[in-house]
Amino acid sequence: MRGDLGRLAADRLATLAACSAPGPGVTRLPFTPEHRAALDLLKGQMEAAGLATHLDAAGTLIGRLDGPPGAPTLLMGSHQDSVREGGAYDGIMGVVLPVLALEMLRADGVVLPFAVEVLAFADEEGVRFPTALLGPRALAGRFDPAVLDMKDADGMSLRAAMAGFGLDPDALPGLARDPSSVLGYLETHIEQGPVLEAADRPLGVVTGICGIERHPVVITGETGHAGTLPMQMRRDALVAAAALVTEVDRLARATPGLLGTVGTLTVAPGAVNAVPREVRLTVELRAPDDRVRCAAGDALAAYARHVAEAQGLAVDIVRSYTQAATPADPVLSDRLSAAVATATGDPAPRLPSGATHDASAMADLCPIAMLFLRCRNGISHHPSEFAAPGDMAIAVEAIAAFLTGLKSDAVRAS
Ligand code: HGY
Ligand code: MN
Ligand code: MN
Repeated sequence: MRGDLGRLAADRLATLAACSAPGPGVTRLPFTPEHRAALDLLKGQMEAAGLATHLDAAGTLIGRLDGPPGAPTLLMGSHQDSVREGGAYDGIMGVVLPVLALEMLRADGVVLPFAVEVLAFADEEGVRFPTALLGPRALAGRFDPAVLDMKDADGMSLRAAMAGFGLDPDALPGLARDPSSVLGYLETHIEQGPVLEAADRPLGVVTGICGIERHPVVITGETGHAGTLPMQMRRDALVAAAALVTEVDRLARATPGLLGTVGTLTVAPGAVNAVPREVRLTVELRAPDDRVRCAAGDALAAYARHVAEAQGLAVDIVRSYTQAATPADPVLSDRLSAAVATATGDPAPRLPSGATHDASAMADLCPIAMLFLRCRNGISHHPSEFAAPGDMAIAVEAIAAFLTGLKSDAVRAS
């Protein structure tokens, strides 16, 4: 089985990439037909590896390999969803590779003294709804029912989308796991940056994950004829929005460690000869230090209100999503580093993650560790996102070594 691990991983990911809405790259949003198609494929892969599968109330596909009675469970996984026009590896590779590792251990006749679950979370990107991490937050008992009323661009609520997917949102609180029943969580993910490629290393171990917050903003003015409404009478929503976009960039450049992005912006009525009445945009802030990020979020909200008031506009800005910065667990990360050394012959480089992950929320349940794979030119959230089959084969070996390394730990702990 080992010989073609990388090819097998690449083929499975190529098949999963076809579970996408039309257009460049991969667009697989949560609770959509593309999501359902991907789950059907992942279910087959999990069951071929000897895992018992079920879909939980958050839309997380769970593949479970039981351990001895009463044994704790090691969780692995990542997210099935993608951004719009994204790549074939972000998230879903972290489901495919652990399943291959379990398939390989099964073929080798290895029996682990603990249970294992591979999790395919429904929604990590937060692209369809202004919230994210529904699955891991439910497992951690941190689920906020208010997010069920959040709506997508078509006005469908998260609750309705989940019900349409055959799920019962009212069962979400019951998903919370007993922390004492969980050994930890390992997430395997492409780096989405240039560090490992520059170091010519296939794998790295994550030291911590940055914090993140998102603010949907609506600025409202008044439309009018572009040729007849005098400038001094205008209440142009786009002028205030442009000032806010510029301030996000200025503040981030001036604040060490802070990254600020306005990734979406729509204008209404959106006519070449009409004064913009309404602008909807999103402000996203990230930093390894939560205090820096929160202070920036508060400052930008105050700035938005000040600019809007000065121009006679209305503004609605709300911190709709926050995930605190998350250190990786040192013990689990040392185990992972030893496993990488077993698979590659070298200790793994350690590096922070500027991207956020399901592990950010899983840290509220159990110790977390992350395995990074180098990706070509550090590109991600793009159709040309790529991880080499050879690197994926090494990662499968490292995951298998991590599991068998834990084997002795678990035995010592029991
Ligand atoms: O945005 C992120 O960092 C992640 O890919 N959701
Ligand atoms: Mn991801
Ligand atoms: Mn992503």
